[in-house]
Amino acid sequence: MTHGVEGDLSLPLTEPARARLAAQAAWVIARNEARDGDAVFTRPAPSLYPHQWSWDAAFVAVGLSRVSPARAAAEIDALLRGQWRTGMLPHIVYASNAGGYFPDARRWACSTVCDDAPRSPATSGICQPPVHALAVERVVDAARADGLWTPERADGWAHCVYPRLLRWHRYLASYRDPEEAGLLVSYHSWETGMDNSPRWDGPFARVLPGPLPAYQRQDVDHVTDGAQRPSDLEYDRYLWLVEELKRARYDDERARAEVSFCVADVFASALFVAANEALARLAVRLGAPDAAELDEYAARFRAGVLASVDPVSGLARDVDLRAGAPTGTPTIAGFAPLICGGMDNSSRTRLVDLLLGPGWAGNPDFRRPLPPSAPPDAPGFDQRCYWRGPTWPVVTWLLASALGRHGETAAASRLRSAALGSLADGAFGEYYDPFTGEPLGSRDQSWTAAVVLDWLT
Ligand code: 9WN
Repeated sequence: MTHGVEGDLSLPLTEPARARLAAQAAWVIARNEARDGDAVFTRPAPSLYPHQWSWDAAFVAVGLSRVSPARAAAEIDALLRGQWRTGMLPHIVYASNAGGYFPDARRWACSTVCDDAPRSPATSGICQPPVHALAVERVVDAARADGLWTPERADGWAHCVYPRLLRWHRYLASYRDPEEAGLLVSYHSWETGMDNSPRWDGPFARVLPGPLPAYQRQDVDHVTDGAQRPSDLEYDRYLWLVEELKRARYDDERARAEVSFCVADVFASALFVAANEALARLAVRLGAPDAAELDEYAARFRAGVLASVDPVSGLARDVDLRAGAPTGTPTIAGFAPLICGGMDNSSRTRLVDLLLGPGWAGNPDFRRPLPPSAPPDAPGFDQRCYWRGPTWPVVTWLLASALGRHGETAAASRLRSAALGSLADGAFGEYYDPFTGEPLGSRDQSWTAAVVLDWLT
């Protein structure tokens, strides 16, 4: 075991530096706050992402939970306004008073082609990884522990959101895993949250865009170094999938049959395990009768993730359902078993060693020992481009939290310490060049600030 307690694991920042960084993080989230009617939400980034994104909202709520449970709860409430009749939580809830992002709500045309979509607020027609129950549990626990809310108020809010989360989980467990394989199916890489990761290069090779309605990218107006964003060809494919989804009227059965990108996502599935466990705990606390059902989902998806592990590399592999085969490209998603747990001790140790070892976080040429979104020897690696190599603080947070949950506290603490070291510059980058440590993409990214807040408060 090479990942035991070695050297000084204490956080690299002095007490005043920690306090200053936490204050800056809270300030970033406050500045990114926006309103749409009665709803208050946080833009993921000041200009690049002007609406509310699904998994970003959950991370923001985690970050805010120790600062203002009321504001954290409002973040989740704002997102839930967009829930579809099927139970799906859409990946974007559009603010009616903000522009500057493409694709806009009109391009998705959800409520025009599908009765399950709400008319207001307008939303996108796909979802993102289901981390919301983890956030709700965190808000309730933090509010009670810090005495910021009375237990009655905390449980009162939990009672309101619980049925919505249950519908969300039932949607995923049925519509997104109809054959009960224990893996969530996605029809767009935006659903996986890791849009242009090399893990999707194989499935995207089969996406052949037909004639597309004209469009103008707006992301590259905000991140002017286009090399840090997906390419134009990748955007054509993203937009083509939107056309295919529209043609399928956002009907899950049709999408599964017709959309040219269709994958089973191990990382989202592993997160779903953790979220089901959190929701089951909430069910017990609230006296709701669904804990056994949620435990069954957790067990099913854990089995699905663990069955996807490649015995040679030890990494979990997504399945390209159009090719009918697992994908082989190593990316950070391969560490999904660390998120869902359930491995025997020696397999877990092997995977933690791999994560912290020279092929990944421990690469001797890296600025800091942080896991890249793809390793330098992976096909399609690019140290500055989006999900093709940079380190993402929010992914480090997910891994560190899961390692902590599963007893790997030394490894968790090493990741947290390295991440805080890289974030101490106060840029709150969306992602970072693993070799130079340079912040990339947007600055003042809300979920980066949120994980800093969580680590420091
Ligand atoms: C498309 C908001 C979102 C994140 C995603 C990240 C990026 C959007 C984009 O930004 O995706 O959904 O326009 O690039 O990939 O994970 O939720 O921060």
